[in-house]
Amino acid sequence: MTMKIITDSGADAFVSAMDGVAHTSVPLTIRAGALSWLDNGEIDLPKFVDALKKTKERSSTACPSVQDWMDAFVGGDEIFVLTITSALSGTYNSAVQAAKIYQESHPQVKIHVFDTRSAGPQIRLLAEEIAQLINKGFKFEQIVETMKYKMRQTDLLFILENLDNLANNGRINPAMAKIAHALKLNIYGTASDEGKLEMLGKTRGSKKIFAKMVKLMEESGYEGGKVLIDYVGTPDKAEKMQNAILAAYPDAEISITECGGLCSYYAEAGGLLIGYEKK
Ligand code: X90
Repeated sequence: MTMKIITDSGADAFVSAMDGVAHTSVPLTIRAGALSWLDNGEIDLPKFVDALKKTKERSSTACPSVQDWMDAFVGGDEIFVLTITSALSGTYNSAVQAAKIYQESHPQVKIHVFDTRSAGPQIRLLAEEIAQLINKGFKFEQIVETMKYKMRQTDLLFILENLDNLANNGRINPAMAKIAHALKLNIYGTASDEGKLEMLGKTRGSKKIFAKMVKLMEESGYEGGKVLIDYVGTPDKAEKMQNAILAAYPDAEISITECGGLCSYYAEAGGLLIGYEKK
């Protein structure tokens, strides 16, 4: 019996196993004119960011095809799929369709597709949770049930210095896009319940932002649990975030990861995504 966890590349999880459970990452694609990047964990990120900055072509992203998902299912008997928010991407729909078609020819294979209504580190927290439940001996259906409330016990905060790619691709509401363009401000916010970017505030990029984030985490139920921080280009900023959390919760388990292509494209240089467990 092979159990598998499959995420799309919006999870920033380019590893072949999580806690000993097999993991596959299904790539999205980023395009700019004739250039295209498959987000498979092997993108040369500084080059990629530079090429995007230099191009005059319109850039965009594309979700995995139904076939891409079906290829990833091969060999699995019980498969857990976690996708980036369906409110902003077709990835979830593509995975659901793939599962339906795949199960017609593999009726004994179990597949559950979770719409995480989030991105990056929160997806990874949920995937790691599934791996732990598998290791504890939970059955497929029990895991699906348990994850329903685990999804409410994780959250996401972001700090973004630039929202151009989100705005130009219609992924944020026009009012937020306008604010982002008009002012040279850092925007911070969260993933809303429906899985969209929800702006909570804006700041002139001061040191205070990190303490502010810890306060927001606490207000939403953070009590010193696991935190995953994903950054675009500025590991020092991720470390400052980590230190601010540790100042309040010295025992917090925090790890820092570089964003893959998809999250680097949308969160942009200086962007920070913070996924955390809460009560
Ligand atoms: O082409 C596609 O189907 C992909 C579209 C993905 C768009 C959203 C990516 C967001 C990446 C940005 C900041 C945090 C957002 C939280 C959202 C719930 C990360």
